[in-house]
Amino acid sequence: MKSDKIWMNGTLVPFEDAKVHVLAPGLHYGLGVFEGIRCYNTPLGPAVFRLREHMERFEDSALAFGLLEMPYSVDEMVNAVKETVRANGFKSCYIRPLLFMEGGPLSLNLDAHTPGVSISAWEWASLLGDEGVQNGVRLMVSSFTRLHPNVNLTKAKVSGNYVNSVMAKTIAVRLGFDEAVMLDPSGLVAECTGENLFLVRKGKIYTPSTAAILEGITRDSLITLAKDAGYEVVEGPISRDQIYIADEVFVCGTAAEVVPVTEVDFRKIGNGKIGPVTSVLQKAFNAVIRGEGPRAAEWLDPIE
Ligand code: PPE
Repeated sequence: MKSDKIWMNGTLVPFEDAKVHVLAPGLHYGLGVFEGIRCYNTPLGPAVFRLREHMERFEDSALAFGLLEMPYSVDEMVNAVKETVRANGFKSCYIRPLLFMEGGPLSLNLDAHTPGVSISAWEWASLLGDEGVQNGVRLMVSSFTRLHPNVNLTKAKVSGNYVNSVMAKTIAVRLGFDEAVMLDPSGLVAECTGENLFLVRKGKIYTPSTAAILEGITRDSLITLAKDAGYEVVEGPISRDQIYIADEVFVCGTAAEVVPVTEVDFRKIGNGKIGPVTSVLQKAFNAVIRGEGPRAAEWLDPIE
């Protein structure tokens, strides 16, 4: 996660100096919102994938969480992200904007706090590993329930929401799985701890609707690419056994990218290898991030 510079409240500071006080309220109560974005090496130089959409979601997250006013506009954040990538000289990297409650007393009233904003960037392989991206990963259905929007927001990427993810992921990895599928409070499939989930059955693509999940930007991109390729995509309720009998399952997210799933709860998915539809979509996504085709022009924002 090393870099030369981190953007802290409007200025680029050396990596070692990007520090916060131990009494920052954000640290005690998980009071923050964040984004995960990727910058790719393209023929037009380093370019950030759907940067504006990420920074709009960042603002939506903070306002949905309850912040009354953003310290920086979407435009300012877009420019600050580009400045951070340029300052570090990365060709491709992962970018992590974070707004957190930095100052004020240890109060449970958000209005008592003052927010701080940072943008970090580092070179990062797929969250589920290159081996997983190529040959698929094994999932388990978690016994932890995914957030109910009346308990913790699901649309907002709130730092504290990730306690739920960490509990599910840790058990999954300790048990030898790569990732956990989380069910929503009604028992239907929601998402993974850091990815959205899709399945394929009889040539159609299915994914949970956005009601109880994070509106993933990779999810949206894959739905668009699937429709571009002529597939029908159905957004709606999915039960765990629909995953078990699916022909193909894959998960996606900024950090993970597009990852085939070959096994869920010891049930082999399809023939246990990356499926044809998953492969088409993975290739289409990889072409976009290399800068190829009309969607690349639409979705990649060069930093220069
Ligand atoms: N669901 C969750 C819960 C989630 O955290 C992510 C992103 C997604 C879906 C996919 O959203 P998107 O990246 O917009 O396609 N998870 C971020 C953090 C992962 C982490 O381990 O940290 C990410 O991928 O950046």
